[in-house]
Amino acid sequence: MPALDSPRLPTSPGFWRSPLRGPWFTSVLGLVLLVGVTVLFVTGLLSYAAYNPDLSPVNDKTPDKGILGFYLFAWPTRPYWLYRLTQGVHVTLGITLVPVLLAKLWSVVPRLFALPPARSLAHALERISLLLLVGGVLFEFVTGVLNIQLDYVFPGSFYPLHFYGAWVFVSAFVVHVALRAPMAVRTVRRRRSEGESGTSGGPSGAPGGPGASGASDASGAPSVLPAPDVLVSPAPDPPTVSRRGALWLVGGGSLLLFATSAGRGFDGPLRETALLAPHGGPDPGSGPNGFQINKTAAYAGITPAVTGEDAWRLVLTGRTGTVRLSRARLLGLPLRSSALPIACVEGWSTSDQWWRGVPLRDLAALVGHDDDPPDLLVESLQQHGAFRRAALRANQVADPRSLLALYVNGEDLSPDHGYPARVIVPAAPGVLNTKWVARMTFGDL
Ligand SMILES: Nc1nc2c(c(=O)[nH]1)N[C@H]1C(S)=C(S)[C@@H](COP(=O)(O)O)O[C@H]1N2
Ligand SMILES: [Mo]
Repeated sequence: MPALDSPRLPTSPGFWRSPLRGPWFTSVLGLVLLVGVTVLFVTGLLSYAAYNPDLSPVNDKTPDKGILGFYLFAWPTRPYWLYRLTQGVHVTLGITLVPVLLAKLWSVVPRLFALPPARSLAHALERISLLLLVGGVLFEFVTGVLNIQLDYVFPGSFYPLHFYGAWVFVSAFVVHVALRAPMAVRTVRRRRSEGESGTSGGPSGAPGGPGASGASDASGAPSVLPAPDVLVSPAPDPPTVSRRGALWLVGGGSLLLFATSAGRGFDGPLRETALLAPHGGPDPGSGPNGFQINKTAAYAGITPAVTGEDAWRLVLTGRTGTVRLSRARLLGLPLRSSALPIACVEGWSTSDQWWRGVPLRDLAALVGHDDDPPDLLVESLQQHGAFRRAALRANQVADPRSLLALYVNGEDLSPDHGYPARVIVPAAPGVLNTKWVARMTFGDL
């Protein structure tokens, strides 16, 4: 008897036994992902734009993007927390959606195995787009999570992988949504107006209900089934949890991930809640410089021998030539304070820190750019590494809150935060806030 009811091959309808699978469960998860993944895609594109990749090859991690850069725009400097918000949402939402994604994929597994492979050309195309869709979404989540959790497992190449992967995925996603979303909305609406009971029953659910014996698959009421749906098991196991209960489990998993991730967008006690944020990195310690550190001075090969008062000079080049300034000379210029966060592409950010230093536009004026500061190339003392230089756009240089910072929170910058001088720009991703600045070249990137 069990041999009849338990076909061994995943291609036979009876192989999949969960009474949870069905159009309602899949549609609810699908609609959550429709909204969530759209936000992920948009915030991801914004993050790429925030690097100002079309400003200089120095900023561009995917130089072969071609027309995929069609939407790029000059990243603004206000509101000053812009990138902290967009990238915090991108990373935190991505982590939060993992249970929803896994549940959604689990709910449609029978469809991946359904036979015949293709009923028509349109059906064949749809199934190919499903491979790109599933492959693409897994690829994006895996590369994203590995990058933020394991810190550069893809040396230098995370950006092109994640960027091109997003475009492949989204092409398939658009096709999929066009084909499926109207149906999903109808399914959820219909069940709501019928008062979805939350049991495994319902029009296309398990015939016979929770108490049915496992062998009663032929005794249901086929006349109630709207259409045979490959998702609905013809021989379901007895339910151990209702569909609604299963959704609560998925939601609870998401909530847990959210609660243990969102703290990475803050510092102080809230950061302690970010149990999922990578640990074992540099300990920022306490005091004025006690906020998150990305790469330490030791990692970057920065020693007192190159940052000391006698050794270090800022080399400024512009329209009128080159000037060299010691830190003492910089401290003698009019200083300004800005309260700005550091917001990294990896989704962590700090609350506002009080930076004090020389406005970038005042430095531009020192080398002949008085009214209309141009673009700027900033280079670090650091000899190796992708982030040792960055280009800033004229609008970022012109903002009076953009500084070459010398102090933070009332104290000298610590070596790890960029002593003797670092850039800080409102709304910009952390990567543009170059530490241990050695040279600034205005115009002519
Ligand atoms: N020279 C140099 N500057 C750098 C980096 C770097 O690796 N080298 N990392 C950048 C990145 S990715 C971030 S998020 C910020 C982090 O600044 P913090 O370590 O002071 O918090 O510094 C930026 N400035
Ligand atoms: Mo960063």
